[in-house]
Amino acid sequence: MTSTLITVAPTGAEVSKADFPQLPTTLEELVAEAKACEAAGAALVHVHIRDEQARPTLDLGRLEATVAALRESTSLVVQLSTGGSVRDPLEARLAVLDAAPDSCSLTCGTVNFGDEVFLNPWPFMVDLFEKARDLHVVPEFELFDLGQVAALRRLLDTCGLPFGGRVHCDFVMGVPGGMPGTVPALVAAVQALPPEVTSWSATGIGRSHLPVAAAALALGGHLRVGMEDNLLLAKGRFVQSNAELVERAARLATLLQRPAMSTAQARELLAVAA
Ligand code: KMH
Ligand code: ZN
Repeated sequence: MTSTLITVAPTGAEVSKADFPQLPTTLEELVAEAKACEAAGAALVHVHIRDEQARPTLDLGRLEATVAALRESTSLVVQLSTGGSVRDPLEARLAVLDAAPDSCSLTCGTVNFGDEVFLNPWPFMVDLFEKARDLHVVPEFELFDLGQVAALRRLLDTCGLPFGGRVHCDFVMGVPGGMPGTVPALVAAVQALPPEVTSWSATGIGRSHLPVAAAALALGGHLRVGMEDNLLLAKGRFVQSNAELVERAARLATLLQRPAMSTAQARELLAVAA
């Protein structure tokens, strides 16, 4: 493993534009952020979109326009979130794949999510897996908890390999209700991964962001950063742009002799069409 896949998750579904005006919520803001993040070292963008009032939406027309705009202005791997917000119905989350992204997130189980529940029942996981395979979309398996690593094992046993034949996971750590963003938790989760897994990244929510990033690099993993996961650059210093987080991740990766990979290398790693 020589280089690092840096994923940027610029928007998410939880942070409000009113509270955090630098959050990219319009298509123009998202594309501008994506371009800056690519220049800073990101190779994959994990996308949640917002409506005119900056509320989370899974509107198919908007998703299609977003995929087209990101493809026109960047060479980033475009991953649409199928997690949406905790209020989105499962059918709408499944329909996200009709926007034909390169990749989609696929969370491997239900998890408490602060005061809410992020619902991912087993039949939904199987439907999502199969629809992604039918539409030639490469899934990224999101793992919020150790039990979800076991559910990934069950999913691969039940459905086989995803489209492209690679198995890429992302540990999302530090969500209240999921596994903590600690080094022992990351080590345990990595050790439990099925042997079919070909690559993994990790992100720590909030204050666990940096320790998780450093541990992930040391363990041979890749990085996810972005305002979806973390709004602070340092104590008392709010993030002004997603590119700041990507730049810092790229510096950290370079320091550990694992510089950021290109978008072409990311496509090869994930078996996403060029
Ligand atoms: N917004 C969270 C409820 C994903 O993108 O697939 C779910 C989430 C995971 O962000
Ligand atoms: Zn997300």
